[in-house]
Amino acid sequence: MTEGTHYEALTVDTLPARLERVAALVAQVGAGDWQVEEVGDGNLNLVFIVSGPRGKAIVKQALPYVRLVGDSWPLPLYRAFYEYHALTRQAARDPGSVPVIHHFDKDQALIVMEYLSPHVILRRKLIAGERVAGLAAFLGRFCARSAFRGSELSMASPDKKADVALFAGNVEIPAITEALVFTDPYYAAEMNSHTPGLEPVIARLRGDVALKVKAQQALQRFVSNTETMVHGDLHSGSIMSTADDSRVIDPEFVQYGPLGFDIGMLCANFLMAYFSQPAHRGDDLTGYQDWILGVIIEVCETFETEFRHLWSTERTGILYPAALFEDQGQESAPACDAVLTGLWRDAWTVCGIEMHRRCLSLAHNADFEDIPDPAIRAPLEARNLMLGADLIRLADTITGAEEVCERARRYNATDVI
Ligand code: SR1
Ligand code: MG
Repeated sequence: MTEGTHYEALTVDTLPARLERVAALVAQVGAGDWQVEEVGDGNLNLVFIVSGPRGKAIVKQALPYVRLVGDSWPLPLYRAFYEYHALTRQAARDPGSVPVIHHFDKDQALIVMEYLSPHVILRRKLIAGERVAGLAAFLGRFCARSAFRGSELSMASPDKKADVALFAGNVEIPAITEALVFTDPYYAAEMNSHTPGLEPVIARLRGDVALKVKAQQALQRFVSNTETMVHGDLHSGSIMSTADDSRVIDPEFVQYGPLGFDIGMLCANFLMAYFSQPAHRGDDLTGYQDWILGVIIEVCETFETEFRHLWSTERTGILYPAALFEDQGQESAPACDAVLTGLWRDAWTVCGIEMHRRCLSLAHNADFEDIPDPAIRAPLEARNLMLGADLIRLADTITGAEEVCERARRYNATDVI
């Protein structure tokens, strides 16, 4: 038997013998005959469904390299540790929003967690044209609660600073974001790829010094601003949904960062779903695209409503204390407005950058990649790239999600290339 807690990448064949004594896993699936399936379709990890006489569980294990690229790109196993700690904080800050964690094994870099069923990856639903009831409200609340409750608007300063120190050890994973998301789209980086036909649009983006400065300013805030604990990779592949229930998964890119980071990345992925739709469906194209834009608007409205609610009910941290405002008979609403103004500036900038990186850098998204004909894909990606550039350039003055969606509608009706 290969029992032990040292690291060894699991396989469907070795998993039962290696994990049969993990009581938390046995409690979920039962002892005895296990069926094991590897279902990981992400860029980094192994994901197993373990089925036994009593039920099913997920075993997620980090690999010591980037799965998408291979062992030429090593990646530390410690990311499982940060993912585990991120999940526990998200569960506390927005109960029910993430899978239940049954077990964590630091040495084996694995997490045993709830098997979500019949949930599927949201990106797949968006490509298939399926609607998810309650999605926008869930995501808006999740982003607002995790942003507010992970910041010094709410947390006790010593706790928040200890958490910043803890997550500061997650170095190589955020480094992926720093390069792939913020920088590589804007020059011919080695691992980049793009759809043929986009060259004129790419030349405009890479020739725009002001735009590159704004992208780098966003990177500067991303690496130096520890406002809150961010999920760090909140795209539609990090959300699992049924027709009316959703959960957020996969926070291994966790770090302390800007308040607007997660919601900006999330909106970008809905916008890319929107722009890709003409290649995925004929029937109900307009209706489904309208639904996606409606989700973006509701996510942002819910976020603001929840953030303002938390501001008035849970502002217990050192920032903007009641002693300075309410206790003086003064309203703190202007302070909340100011915080939200900076937050949305960051969010729309990140949104535009994420829209660029998924078409220009490494790790494209299936919304576009599943379009087999480059002649169909390129014009849709071009619209997406153009809106992304507008968002980066205009992030300071954008009035809200309605304006963003109106701009998206205009590009959707324009032949950019
Ligand atoms: C090398 S990892 C590429 C991408 O996959 C992850 O899901 C993140 O989005 C990362 O940027
Ligand atoms: Mg992921």
